Amino acid sequence: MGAFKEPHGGELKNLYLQGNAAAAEKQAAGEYPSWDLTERQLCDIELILNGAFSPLEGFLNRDDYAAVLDGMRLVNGVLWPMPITLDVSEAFAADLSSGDKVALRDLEGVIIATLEVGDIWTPDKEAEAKAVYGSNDDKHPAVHYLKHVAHPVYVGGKLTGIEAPMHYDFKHLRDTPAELRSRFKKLGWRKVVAFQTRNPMHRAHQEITLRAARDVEANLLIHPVVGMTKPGDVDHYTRVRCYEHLLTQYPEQTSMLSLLPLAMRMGGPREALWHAIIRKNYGCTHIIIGRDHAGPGQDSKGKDFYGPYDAQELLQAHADELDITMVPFRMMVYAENRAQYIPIDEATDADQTLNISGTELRRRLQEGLDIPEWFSFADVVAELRRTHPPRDRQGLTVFFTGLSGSGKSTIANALMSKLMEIGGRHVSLLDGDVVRKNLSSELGFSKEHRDLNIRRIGYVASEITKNGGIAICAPIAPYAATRRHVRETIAPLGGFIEIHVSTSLEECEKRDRKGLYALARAGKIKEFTGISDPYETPENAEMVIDTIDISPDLAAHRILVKLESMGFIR
Ligand code: PPS
Repeated sequence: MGAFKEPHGGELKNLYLQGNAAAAEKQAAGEYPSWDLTERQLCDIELILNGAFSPLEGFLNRDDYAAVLDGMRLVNGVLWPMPITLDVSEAFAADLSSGDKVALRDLEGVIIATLEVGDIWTPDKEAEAKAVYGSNDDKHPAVHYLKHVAHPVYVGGKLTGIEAPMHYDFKHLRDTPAELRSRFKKLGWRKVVAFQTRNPMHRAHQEITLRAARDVEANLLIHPVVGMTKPGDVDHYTRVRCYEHLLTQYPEQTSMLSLLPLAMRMGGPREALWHAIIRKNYGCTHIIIGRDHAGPGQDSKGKDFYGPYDAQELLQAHADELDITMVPFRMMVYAENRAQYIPIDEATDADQTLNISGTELRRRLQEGLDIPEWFSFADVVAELRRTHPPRDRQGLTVFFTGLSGSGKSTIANALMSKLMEIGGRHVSLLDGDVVRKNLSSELGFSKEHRDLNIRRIGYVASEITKNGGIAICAPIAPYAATRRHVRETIAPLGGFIEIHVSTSLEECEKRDRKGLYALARAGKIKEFTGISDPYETPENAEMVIDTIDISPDLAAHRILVKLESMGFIR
């Protein structure tokens, strides 16, 4: 293997069967009960099977799980901080017994591995959250995932690998631990320092990695996570293109980029320990641990989940048995007077230090403002600008909500004409009546059907927004929770503004343009919004328009002014 570092637990696992044996297992697995792996489980299984999670040979059984929660160890005493579990539905677990075999499939139905079922149990998720993440607060992404996304039952057991999960992107940058170890060996790299990241890298990161490599006289492995990171992070396609640009800034032949399909938990200190173990398995001798490593930010009371250097302390406490050396780093700031980066604790009163936060960077990208050379490399910034154009070139959804006859459709039509007059982006109108003819023709007006209708509108609008167009939606959308769902789906993809057309029921009924209110009062139309069905008034709409006060033309004009002030049109 050529390892200059023993893998964790002594042996680098490779759980894949080869050739005929794999084909036979695949054939047999066709008869087994089958579980479709979630995105998180797919990440985990890839790293169990290829040995990145050595010494694990499967999903944790109950004793190991309890020992990991209690003392960050497997039952055999090996240090292991993160519970790697297979969560399944109650219905699926109900038909399983210890000793059964299960086929585990990817999203397309390809059988990745078989599992020999060990323990089946219902975990206490609150206790797990507290033990692993030190918190029960839903603002912690892993706590939220555990309590609201993960299935209720765990199934432990050994895995037999049949086929590695397929990746179609950046194939030349994906390595198993064995492959990376042999690349290091071939290049004669005896010491390698790993840099873990889930963000685009700028000059401060380059400075840290260069210094770390120089300090410990090692080569550098940039080892970014491309599995699952914190919701809202820059997508990995963009990041990898940024890393490829950055790589050209290091002295030749000193540094390498390889992608890690890990599902992060944002678990702070425990996660840092886990990251170190994984990098040891990939053959690294050192790992850089900076400020607030794998930190999830602040809890619902505005308090940091972890101290900025808790992760460094935990790794220090386990330095001997970890057998991969931590290179700790303080935050780097740019000292303008020295025209160089320095660790924040080396800055004196005489230094004029500069920094641009992640939030400030996003603002500058959104508004198309300057991002200085001292902060980042020009090609990295250009790459980020390609994916994050300023608001006036992003997609946008304008979502109207209000009673039947409130004037939504008329204003929406007026707005559409005005936006098309300005030009530059394609505009689609998803009007309530039109959607019900084309997209939701089988639906009625029960709560369930209305929700489905709005979700469909939201889905179409999200695709339009993602692809840079403008979607104007004009349904009644009477339920707050469904409107929130639509907002949460679309907001990460571009602009989202909600407009409450608040024309009163009294006025809508007086106008009764379609004659529906009269029919509803007479009981001839059931479940009619405002008469015999609820309308939940929006509380956080970006605009409220009452058509008693203004004409549709003026309303559309006001919306344009609002869009302009928010930067969505120029
Ligand atoms: S919802 O609740 O958002 O799914 O409704 P939406 O798709 O916007 O459809 C509303 C239009 O359908 C007509 N209509 C009714 N509205 C409310 N309640 C009942 N029971 C009902 N039956 C038919 C009505 O014409 C609505 O059109 P607008 O354009 O809103 O006046």
